Amino acid sequence: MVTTITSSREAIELEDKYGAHNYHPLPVVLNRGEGVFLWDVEGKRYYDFLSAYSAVNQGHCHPRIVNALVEQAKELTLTSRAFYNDKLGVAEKYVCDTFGYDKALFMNSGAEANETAIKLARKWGYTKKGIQDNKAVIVAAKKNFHGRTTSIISASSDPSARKGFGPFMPGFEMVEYDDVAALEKALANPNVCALWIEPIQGEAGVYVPQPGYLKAAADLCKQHNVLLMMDEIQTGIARTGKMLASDYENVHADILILGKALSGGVLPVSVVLADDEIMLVIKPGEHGSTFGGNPLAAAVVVEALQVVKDEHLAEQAAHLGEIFRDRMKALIKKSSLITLVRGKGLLNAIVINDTPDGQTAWNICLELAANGLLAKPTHGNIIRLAPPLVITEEQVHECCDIIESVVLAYKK
Ligand code: IF1
Repeated sequence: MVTTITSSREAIELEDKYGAHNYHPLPVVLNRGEGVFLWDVEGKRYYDFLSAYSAVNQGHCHPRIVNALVEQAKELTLTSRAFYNDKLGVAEKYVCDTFGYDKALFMNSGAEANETAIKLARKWGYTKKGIQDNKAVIVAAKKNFHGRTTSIISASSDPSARKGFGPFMPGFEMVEYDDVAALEKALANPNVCALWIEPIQGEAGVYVPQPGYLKAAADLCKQHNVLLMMDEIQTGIARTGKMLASDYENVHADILILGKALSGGVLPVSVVLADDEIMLVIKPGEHGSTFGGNPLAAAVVVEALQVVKDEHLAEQAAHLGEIFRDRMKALIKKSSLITLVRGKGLLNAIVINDTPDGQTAWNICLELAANGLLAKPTHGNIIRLAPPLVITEEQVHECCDIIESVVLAYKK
């Protein structure tokens, strides 16, 4: 029997009863999205300040992206990679041209793309760098977030990502993020095939490294014949004010990993990009996915990236990000509840002067929701603020007004 949902309460109860309890969502039930807005089942409108963790940079249900989806869905959705399709090559060429690589390998989730990058780096380590079999090491950063597979959590420093899920995959070495000296030491190990980092650590609470860190990391990788594996799943596709966050330091990763906004949030698509000498170490039959590179995803990716370019979303994010952080800095002067704002472009976070349980940040998010703005706390006292990049300057100000009034009115 199919249930009809008529209220938020019903939907929440249904998920609670029949869904696994692997999330703790804000009590808001959404059923419609358009651009920067979301609506709940009662018809209340919200500004979306999460953007599905940066997957909807182009805004909800972008008409051009939805149209590409629908038109392709009417023709052909999936062939598997046992056969060619007429859309995959077009998308591969488009992403290679856009980001400056020889080859692309499409997958679905971000986690899968990171898994792909791990295999690619290891195989390159054995076949090109001459690392002894099964000895390859990938250096990863503490407080990273790259996904939730068992291999990826083996390189996590977050107890809640790991506890109860061992045994773990060997072959990862952890270093402090934003610490060049630690990299100098770790990358000197001849068994290291890759350095695996995010240009800004999203899950860590939008942690922006010191200027020069990415460039120094890239230089050290070159010096030690180590691949730089950059996870731009959350930071890429205009979110931070440039097409890639790495562009701020003119860093061109050896292996670039993208996901999320690659499809504008209409279906899961991820991609790994690299030049021939790296990508071609993987031979037919050694890697793949039933859905990876399907024509539906391929058609959507091209349109989703074209929208980012046509609507100048990187420039928009850079410009509006400055305004947003200026407004938050002004608010910090007026309220002791916020201690810090940080970020780049429209990937920002505010730090709440909170108790360790993060109750204040959670309550503020509930208040923001009541006032028509959706955001989610992370790591207790940090609130990520990342609207779709199609937001206007006027709307940014309106949203800052909402945040300001909630913060100033908040009583512990
Ligand atoms: C969830 C965080 C954000 C990512 C980077 C890979 C992936 C992600 C840099 C995996 C995914 C998400 C997933 C989402 C929460 C979220 C998140 F708080 F957990 F860290 F955005 F900040 N690399 N990030 O940020 O991509 O396999 O999910 O497609 O609900 O777990 P995926």
